[in-house]
Amino acid sequence: MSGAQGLQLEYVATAQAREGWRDTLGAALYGAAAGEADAALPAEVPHVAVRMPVLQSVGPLLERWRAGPGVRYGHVGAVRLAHTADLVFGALEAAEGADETARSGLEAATEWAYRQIHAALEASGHAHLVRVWNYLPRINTETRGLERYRQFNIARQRALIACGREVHGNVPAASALGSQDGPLVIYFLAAREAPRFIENPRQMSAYHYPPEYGERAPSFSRATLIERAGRRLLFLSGTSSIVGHRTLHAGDAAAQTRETLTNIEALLGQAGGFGLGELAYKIYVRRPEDLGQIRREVDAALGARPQRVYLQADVCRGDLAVEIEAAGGCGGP
Ligand code: 3EB
Repeated sequence: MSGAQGLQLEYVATAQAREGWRDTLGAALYGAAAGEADAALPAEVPHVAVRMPVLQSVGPLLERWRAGPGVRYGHVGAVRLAHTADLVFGALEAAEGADETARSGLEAATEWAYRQIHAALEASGHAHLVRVWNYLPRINTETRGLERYRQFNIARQRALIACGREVHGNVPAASALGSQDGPLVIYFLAAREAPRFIENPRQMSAYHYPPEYGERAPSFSRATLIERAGRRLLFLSGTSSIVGHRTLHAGDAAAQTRETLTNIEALLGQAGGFGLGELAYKIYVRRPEDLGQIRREVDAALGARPQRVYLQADVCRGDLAVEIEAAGGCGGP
């Protein structure tokens, strides 16, 4: 691999996954069962299986992050780690207690997971979370009168405070989506140096959302930016049709897609130096029957070149039909 000092994001079929795995920081397998992820990669490479159907694909899809030579593998507690001198990738799964109806099952799993993550960050010396992916089953389901996404937010914030971390301002870019079943799955990228934290002028910072969206606000930045070997790497959080703090165009997946892309353009304006056509996209579609309309809008905005994958997922507000995340500067050499 040339351009080996950068960070590369690839979406590949599982059959290709073992090729070149030695520079792999970590991976997430979508649309497969847990055992298939274990078969796709050597055990030392941190990887997770996310129970989330891949749309428009013949088989499971592997999201692979490669960092060039010099990757070392290990673990701290339950967190499997891969690190270079400047970056770390980590992954873990947290099972909920057997009592599916307990409000505290997801909260306990989330708090435990975030404590594990921060202990791993301290131990590895790569203290700054840059980008976090959170996948939790039944995200919109209520148990004990509270939506599970809101339970997740309460526990994430509680763990951050317990670990002496900030809950707004200097918080990583993130996504939080609903998987079909399985454990809470979290993976992340962290860095020795703090990233630049970017907010969207069209949107209220999520960590300032009013209590109508939950008693504890979600702790994430709209985007983060780091530099590696002279290259700027941009991580856009899951972005959707929210302006200010309100959902727009409920019931209209095409209009929500356009609004989301406008939000992404505004974020790119804040970051500077990236065009819509230079990012790789992961597009979460709530209802498979909306895929046609969503694709039409995405294709019209992005053109043919950018890499994009479509997954079927529940989005964290019931009135959101689509959410789009992206990474910039992580393309080929
Ligand atoms: C939003 O803008 C949509 O809780 O970590 C997007 C990205 C969303 C991350 C999170 C939630 C999260 O509020 C939801």
